[in-house]
Amino acid sequence: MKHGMIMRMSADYSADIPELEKLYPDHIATVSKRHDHALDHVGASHAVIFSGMPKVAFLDDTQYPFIANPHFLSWVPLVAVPLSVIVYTPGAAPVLVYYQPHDYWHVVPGKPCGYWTESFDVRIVHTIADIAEHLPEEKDKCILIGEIGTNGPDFGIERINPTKALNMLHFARGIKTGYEIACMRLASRRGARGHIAAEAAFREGSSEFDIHRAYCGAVSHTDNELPYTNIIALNQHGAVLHYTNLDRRPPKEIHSLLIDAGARIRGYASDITRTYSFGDARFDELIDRMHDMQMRITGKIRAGVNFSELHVESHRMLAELLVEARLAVGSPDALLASGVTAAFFPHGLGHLIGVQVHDVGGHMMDESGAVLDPPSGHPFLRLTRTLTENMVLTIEPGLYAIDILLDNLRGTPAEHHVNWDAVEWLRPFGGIRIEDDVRVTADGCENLTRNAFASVDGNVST
Ligand SMILES: [Mn+2]
Repeated sequence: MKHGMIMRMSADYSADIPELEKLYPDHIATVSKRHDHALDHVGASHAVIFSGMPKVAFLDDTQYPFIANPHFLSWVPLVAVPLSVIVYTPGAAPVLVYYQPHDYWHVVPGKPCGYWTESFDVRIVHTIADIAEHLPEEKDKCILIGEIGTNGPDFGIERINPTKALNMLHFARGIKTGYEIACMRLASRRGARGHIAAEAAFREGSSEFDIHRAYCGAVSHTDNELPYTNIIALNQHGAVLHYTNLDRRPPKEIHSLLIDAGARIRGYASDITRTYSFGDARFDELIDRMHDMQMRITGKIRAGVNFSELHVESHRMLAELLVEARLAVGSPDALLASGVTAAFFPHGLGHLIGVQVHDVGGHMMDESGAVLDPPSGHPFLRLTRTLTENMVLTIEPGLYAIDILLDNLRGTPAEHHVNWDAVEWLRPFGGIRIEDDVRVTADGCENLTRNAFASVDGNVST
């Protein structure tokens, strides 16, 4: 096997990690406080948080991959345990009702073990009916957080996902605990190992499918364990923003790779994009310019920054880059106003990330649920909040040759700002996206992704 070296050296991600064990009690204390606050606000005494139900395909007995309720995951690192429940009552240790069916058809979840079990009163149940015994008796004092669906268990709780309480929890989740940040540092390292293996496979001339296999091998994830579907795009496929086909054969001529792929640790995600040239010096130079621009944007991150304004500023920076790279002519103002930068860079600068790759709460002004709309002309921006310490977000500027967007500029004032010969040159390479995950600090940021690449640095033994 071509990439055997890299795969054999991949790390063991299932072991307990001492630093996580140390940080976990404080994490639970913070999550508890957030629930105290939300329960108090809606006049309830208990939160019942349901992990979720497996979903079955229409007219079939096959289940879709299970994705746990993110509210459940913010308490416990159990990504694959359906039909389990956390019962939280302020002042008491949270109860985990852990569903372990007697089932000889499937692998059942193992006995709960690891550092996190000490923070819970764990009750193992073997039937769904037994869950009810562990729920509070005063159902009118409970709120249920989770998706029950039409054939889920009936817990007898009427207040399901009250918006006020959810808004408070979503807003709070934008700020990460020390434990969550440690998980995300590790998830970034795991992802960096995958990216290094994928780049090696690309340099060997592999197909998208084989690059994907090299990536999954190095991070030790199955497709369903990845935080999102890998985007592995050779050549002009890079111009499809969410390209998820995996061609089984390499193209006749290889020009470029755009890979957007992440990894998880204890449910927490990384989200990383890199772009590589297959030897074309001009495209290499354009990638360098995008790295430089991405670093300058990242250099502006600090607590207090308005992310909508930073997004618009990144369009000005892209306008200058387009002129320097001879893809466009004109002032930054003219390129912004005529829609040239939006045609080359049609997605948001970044988003919150956590137990969900696109973490909730990016548009929230405060915990009341008031919405901060994206700036006009930038509807896809997923984060409009003012940055505060310990938010974790992505910074992912892009530059693509997307025909349907560029063609829209024809016959408008923008047409004369575009160097169409240069667009023709760029088309076979698809596009460029450079994406890092960063943690906001009082006076700057911690770049989880670049730190991860530096620490892994081709040596995948740790
Ligand atoms: Mn992203």
